[in-house]
Amino acid sequence: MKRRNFLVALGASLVAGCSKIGDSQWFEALVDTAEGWHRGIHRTLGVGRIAMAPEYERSDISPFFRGNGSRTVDTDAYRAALESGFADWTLSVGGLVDNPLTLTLDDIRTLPQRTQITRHDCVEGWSAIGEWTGPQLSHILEQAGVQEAVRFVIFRCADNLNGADYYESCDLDDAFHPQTIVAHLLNGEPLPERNGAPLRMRIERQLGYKHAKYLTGIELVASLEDVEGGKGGYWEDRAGYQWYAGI
Ligand SMILES: Nc1nc2c(c(=O)[nH]1)N[C@H]1C(S)=C(S)[C@@H](COP(=O)(O)O)O[C@H]1N2
Ligand SMILES: [Mo]
Repeated sequence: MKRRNFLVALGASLVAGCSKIGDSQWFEALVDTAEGWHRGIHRTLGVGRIAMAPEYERSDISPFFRGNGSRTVDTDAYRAALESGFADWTLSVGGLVDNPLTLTLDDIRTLPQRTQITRHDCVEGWSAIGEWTGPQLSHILEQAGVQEAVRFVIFRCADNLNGADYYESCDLDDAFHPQTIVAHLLNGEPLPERNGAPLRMRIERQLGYKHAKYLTGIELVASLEDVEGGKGGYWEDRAGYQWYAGI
């Protein structure tokens, strides 16, 4: 059976209520690898990736949103950028696109904005609720013109952890999800240094490590194989974290 047909058949049997397969490790192993992830599979399984992450009230906002992982970027260039209010910071959008873009913070602020109050869950066992504002990634991708072959979006970061640049990725379902934004405000203020100033991703259906901070570039690719360690993210490459880190 072709893989696609196999997945559809598998999905149908799961939807029919076969929880034994759902519990089995081989199945989890299949869906947890990026290349094993088929854009249709979660739709088929009814896991609801189109659904929205919960949004909260202003009164739910955590008084302090801690910083985790890199809390700054340890370079002279970043120090200088911070001192200049990130006047020269740019976000590049490239790879398999028709119109590569170089966006300034003013460009980012000029796009239509989305504000959302969401809960951030870190695998290390803490959560925080914050209000994030920024353009939807979908608007930026539409401007860039996503080519037919694209399956994944790579997020490049300015920070280097133990000799490797932090990076992350998602598929097109998450990239075009309405709550996927390039955030430049936290609780109505420019992002604090510890939370990824001046730009960070919010990919609200997934765990904390997917939300790339200190964002410098967005790259559209057909495969994750040739990107860094090939598993789609800094922690995925190193610690075996799941590529699809659904909440
Ligand atoms: N560039 C970069 N992005 C990152 C990290 C990092 O170390 N570097 N840590 C990740 C992890 S594990 C978490 S939980 C969140 C933390 O976001 P916060 O610092 O705003 O709490 O950022 C994620 N994005
Ligand atoms: Mo995390």
